[in-house]
Amino acid sequence: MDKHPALVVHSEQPFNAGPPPALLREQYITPTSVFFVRNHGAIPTVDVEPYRLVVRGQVLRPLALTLAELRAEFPATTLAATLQCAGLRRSELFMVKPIPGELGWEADAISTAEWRGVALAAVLEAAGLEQDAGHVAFLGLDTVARQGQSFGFGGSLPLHKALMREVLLAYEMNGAPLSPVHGFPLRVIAPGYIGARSVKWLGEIVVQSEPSDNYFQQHAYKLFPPEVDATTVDWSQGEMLGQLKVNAVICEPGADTMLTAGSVPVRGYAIGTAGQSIELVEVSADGGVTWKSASLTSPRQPWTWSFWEAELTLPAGRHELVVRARDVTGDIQPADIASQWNVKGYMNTAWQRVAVTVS
Ligand SMILES: Nc1nc2c(c(=O)[nH]1)N[C@H]1C(S)=C(S)[C@@H](COP(=O)(O)O)O[C@H]1N2
Ligand SMILES: [Mo]
Repeated sequence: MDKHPALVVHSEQPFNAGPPPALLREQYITPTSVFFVRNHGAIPTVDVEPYRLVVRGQVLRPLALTLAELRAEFPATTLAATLQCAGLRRSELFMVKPIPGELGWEADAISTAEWRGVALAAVLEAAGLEQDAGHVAFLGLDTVARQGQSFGFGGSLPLHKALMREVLLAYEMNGAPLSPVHGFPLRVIAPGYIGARSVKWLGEIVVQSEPSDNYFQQHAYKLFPPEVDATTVDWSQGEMLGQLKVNAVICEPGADTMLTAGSVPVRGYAIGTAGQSIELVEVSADGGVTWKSASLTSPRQPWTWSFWEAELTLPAGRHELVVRARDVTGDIQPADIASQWNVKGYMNTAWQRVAVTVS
């Protein structure tokens, strides 16, 4: 696996790693070597010869497509899209209350690539949908062990999202075939939705009336209120996560950096709710009392993050830098992180705070 040596490895088995924020912020389209990796099991080796993408369930014409057929029979499209894990910024929630058994993702569980593949909608159209179709479930060819059982990683999209042109079955990432770690030979890319719905090593698409019954739809990737903890959680409850929410991160300066008094450049990224573009990013040097608008330095387009930068004039002393964003739909972030704590540590979108010392 050709990954940048600076990536922070959160776990070796399964392999989970993300880039340091300053490295992540260097390029708008993240080089594949820098792109974060999120796995729940071992990386499977998929043979292209016997590979078939199976499409079944509530369809009029079940399909079993080779990769060559997929490439030849459906028009290819290329789309720049940001992939973000629901666990982004979980480590900040650990300060509110511990979350045992979950990886301490920082601001690194996000990256942007140029994906090439076919629209999921085109494949669904070829299969033909039955009347009761309501959700499109995906099953990966990896093997994950949970609750004493082994099964493939899976999840689903509601049909209205699955039919949107931005949802791809991707076979290329940044101009090259998908690497094994990113889902070779085929993966879902569901822009604007949590990364867990972008199933890698895609083996099966099942059209059905209900959401996927996979562990990663029915148990993991659910959001519970802050008062629900590991002793009181009822896994049959909770909100199945789908659309991402507006969020912003300071990549530079890093936490606890020593700075020189004067003008200090501050840089980061922001993403909008459900993949909408960002309208405004503001930074504060006094813990959120006064704010200054940052400049947006990247194209204003849906499905990808926005890069932003600002100059703050900082006198000597200890300062708390804060960032918050607003997207084009007017969606904003909550100020308070305590309200964001949840038993699995997902979707922390509180104003991000970074403490720095200036001398
Ligand atoms: N088959 C399979 N697909 C998967 C996963 C997985 O473990 N197995 N992880 C999911 C999660 S939680 C995320 S955030 C993204 C990460 O994609 P990446 O590793 O290409 O960054 O893949 C998703 N697709
Ligand atoms: Mo994820």
